[in-house]
Amino acid sequence: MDLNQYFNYRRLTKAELDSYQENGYLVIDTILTPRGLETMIAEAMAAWRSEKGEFDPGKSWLKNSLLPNIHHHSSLIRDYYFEGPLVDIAEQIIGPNLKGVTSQLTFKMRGNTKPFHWHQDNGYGELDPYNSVTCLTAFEETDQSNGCLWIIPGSHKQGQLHAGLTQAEKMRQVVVRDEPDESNAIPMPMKPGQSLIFNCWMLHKSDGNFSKDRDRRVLFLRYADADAIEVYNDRKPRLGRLVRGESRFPEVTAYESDL
Ligand SMILES: O=C(O)CCC(=O)C(=O)O
Repeated sequence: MDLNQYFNYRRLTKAELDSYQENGYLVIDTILTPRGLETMIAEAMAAWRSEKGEFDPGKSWLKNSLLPNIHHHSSLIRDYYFEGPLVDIAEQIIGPNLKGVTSQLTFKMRGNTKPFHWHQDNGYGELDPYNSVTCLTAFEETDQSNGCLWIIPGSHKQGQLHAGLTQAEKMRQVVVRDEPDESNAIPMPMKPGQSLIFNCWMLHKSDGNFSKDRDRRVLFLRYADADAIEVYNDRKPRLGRLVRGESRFPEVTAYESDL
């Protein structure tokens, strides 16, 4: 299949890379063609409807907001995850040996007014080396009224925030215990098809979706060094799919090897 009908491949400029290192995030435009975005949403929503159903305020965040391993359900998201423009961008940031470690839909549907408090994505099991990249691609316009992401630019420079966390908490995804200084926090409104990428230590959160008639649907992908290990899981290799280069761990293989 010719992926160029769905994706626009590009490389980050030196100025963009410098800005990423300094501020910890970047907004990437137009890496999806209109057809790519439309097809991706159609495939994602078919999976969402069959697995999830309607938003239910009585259900947990996991039930209402998260569809893990979306690349198992959508062939275009699988291509985007393993062969799309974000792979080139992640390679520029992380290096030549790269694995995909998370693919999920992270939705905050209309009526879901629950906030998601400040946290770092390296709280989803601490990975070493500390250069993994979260990539959020918006399916629609997101802003403060429908629960867009907020970030604190430069907060990645504080490193891993462990204060007050128990050993068990360090092993799973938890919000940070000490409320961060929010004076420099900024909302990150996004346009359909735009991607927000950020460093594994970036502090980010979202408020509730208080709009009456607008969902906030985001595709969440994460890339890490192909040799990244889980610090609080006996330094075992983080499992994931090899997308570039090689891994010293034989269990980290490319997706094709399953076929
Ligand atoms: O869905 C959201 O609003 C926040 C999700 C998020 O930040 C995460 O899963 O790390």
